[in-house]
Amino acid sequence: MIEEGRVRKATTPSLPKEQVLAAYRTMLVARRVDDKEIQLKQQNLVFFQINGAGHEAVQVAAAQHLDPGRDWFFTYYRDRALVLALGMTPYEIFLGAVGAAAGPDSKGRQMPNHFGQKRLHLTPPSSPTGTQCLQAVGFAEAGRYLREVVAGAVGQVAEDEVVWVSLGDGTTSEGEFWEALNTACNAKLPVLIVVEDNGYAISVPVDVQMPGGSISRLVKGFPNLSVYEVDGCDYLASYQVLGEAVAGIRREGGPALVHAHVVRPYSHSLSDDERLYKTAAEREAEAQRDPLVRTAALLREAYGVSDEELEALEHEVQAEVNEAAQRALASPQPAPESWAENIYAPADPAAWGSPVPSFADDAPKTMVDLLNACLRDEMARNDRIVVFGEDVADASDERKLSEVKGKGGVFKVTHGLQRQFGSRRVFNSPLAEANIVGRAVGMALRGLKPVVEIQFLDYIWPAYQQIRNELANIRWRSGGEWACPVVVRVPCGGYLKGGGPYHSQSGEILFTHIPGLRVAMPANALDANGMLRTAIRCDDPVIFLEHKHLYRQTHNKAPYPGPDFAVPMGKASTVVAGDDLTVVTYGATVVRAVQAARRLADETGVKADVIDLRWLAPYDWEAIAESVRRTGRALVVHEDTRSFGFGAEIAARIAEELFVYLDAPVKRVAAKDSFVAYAPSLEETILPQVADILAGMREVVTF
Ligand SMILES: Cc1ncc(C[n+]2csc(CCOP(=O)(O)OP(=O)(O)O)c2C)c(N)n1
Ligand SMILES: [Mg+2]
Repeated sequence: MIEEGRVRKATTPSLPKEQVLAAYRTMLVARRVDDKEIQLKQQNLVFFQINGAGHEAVQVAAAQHLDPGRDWFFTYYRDRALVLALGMTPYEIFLGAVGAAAGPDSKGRQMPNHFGQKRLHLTPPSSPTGTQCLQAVGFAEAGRYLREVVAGAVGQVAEDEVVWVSLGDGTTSEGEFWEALNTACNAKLPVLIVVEDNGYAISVPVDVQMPGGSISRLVKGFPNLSVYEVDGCDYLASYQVLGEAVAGIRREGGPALVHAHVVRPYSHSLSDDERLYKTAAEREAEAQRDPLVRTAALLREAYGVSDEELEALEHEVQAEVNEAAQRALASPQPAPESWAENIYAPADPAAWGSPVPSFADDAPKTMVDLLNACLRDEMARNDRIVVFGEDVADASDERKLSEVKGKGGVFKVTHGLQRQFGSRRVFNSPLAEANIVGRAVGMALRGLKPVVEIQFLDYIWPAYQQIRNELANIRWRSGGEWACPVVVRVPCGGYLKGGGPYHSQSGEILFTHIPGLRVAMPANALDANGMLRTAIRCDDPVIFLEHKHLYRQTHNKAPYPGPDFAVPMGKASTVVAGDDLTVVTYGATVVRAVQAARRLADETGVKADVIDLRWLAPYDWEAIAESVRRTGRALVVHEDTRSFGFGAEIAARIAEELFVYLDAPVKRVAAKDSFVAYAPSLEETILPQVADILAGMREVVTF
């Protein structure tokens, strides 16, 4: 696996005995914490166990070059020795393992080995392999931005900081790893990527992961990337190579990748048995390379440390580990009712702005105009806002701006922002959706306010991992230690005559189903302006759905409402008032429901209450309930497919909580359970039209 000649050996004179002994002690603590956890798991006192065995030497060596006061760390689950070397205590690690309320990383929410701790600059890790890579890149970008652009942040970011991100060999197969490498190199970011290559991803050997089986060989051609390969079980060699890599980043500012060959002498986790796929000979060879064995031998042979001294150290460490575990076991579990804490930030209406518009003139503006106006106002007010995505800049090469009008987004929502605020604040991303959201997560962790664009909802899916598993739950799973208030603007929806299956998707329920996200969908220009402002000033992540068909309609235009107009979070709006029937809707079906309600009133005198929800999660249940109590009849209308849709939730809740008020079953009008077709005749049939809504209304009122 390790090719002779390429892998660096230590060439410096040996290090002082005290330093090697201290490194060995940390490695030993890490291993004994693993052993203790394994014992506790077998006793059912911890509930999951994954080890860092075999990875200790390179981690401890790295930590000796890094500083938790100025550098930052995006770790992964095997980094036990690293975090111990940085200052986490065995007690704190055991608190995580037992799921104690006092656990520093997640307060009982995450499995063990998700080593987050603000005090030590350990950012909050998750479990999907590879998501940390783009976050580290965004975090490093944010550091540079804070240092160079944000006046109030001067002095908060070290000039020569390093952002560590580690991962396993198997994880290099994830697209996000390559997307991260792309931007780290392109933007020359101070990211130290450490691939801890133990030859396996659970049972899958590294040569299945990549052609040639060597990540360092594969990335050699990346511009601006310094690449190192080292035997990560050799403490001295690791110390030397990590020293060079860190010094290089501090000096040059650019990224480095260290490919460290390590071993995994234990199985992947306690849920795995490596004897099922590793031969006895292979396991024996790994045991020979065990960094603990080798560092102990080094201490004995090169530093004259006696067996008795090593044995005394072993006893001391074991006692320390046992004592820490006992203390953690006695620490209280989280109170059951704490489950709901930190799913959302406390709502702060005072921060959002004024719910009353202040019109300067009465010139009607489109939704695109007023979204753009909101972005301009907010960017002028807050220099932590950055805007990026595909095609959002006016021109990536800003020297062209004197000659061209500028692109500013395929729908022009961001037009002119780069020209006004500069390329540091408004820029194009690569054509990679996970890259956009993953970097935004990293930036938001550092206190920036990214307002990013996903060009079409139809293409948001590569970013879904970052949205579902990162953006939405960082506050909750870090016990409120971290927040991730990104706004993701997403053009969506059909009724385009020709949008077809890949430019017409709705899909709001794939976001409303996720706790921790706020989901917005304005139906007119004024709301779009005031809701985007609230979204930007809110401390939670927001999925901001912009219906493409509503972008430039004349029926929903409004004058510019001033720079402080904000629609209160979670508040619906009644767009037609009536006492005979409640219609709950949002987005592009609002205008259709209004037309249907007018026809119903004209033709039959029946008056509908049409509620535009505006905010889809959390949504305004009070507005719905008040209306249904009054009308006794309810219809839910939406553009997305009917089955398992948003209407199913609303209808179920009305049935559950308002049954005694109902005079008719709750009805839904929605798209057919199909994809949206290109041919206009098909699209018209698939999506709900005014006539469908009118028929639904009639059915409910005549029941
Ligand atoms: C996206 C994702 N897919 C699958 C898993 C399940 N899983 C957890 S660890 C792991 C193997 C990772 O291997 P590697 O990157 O080599 O790291 P190692 O465990 O060997 O240190 C897998 C498949 C996961 N956590 N995330
Ligand atoms: Mg591996």
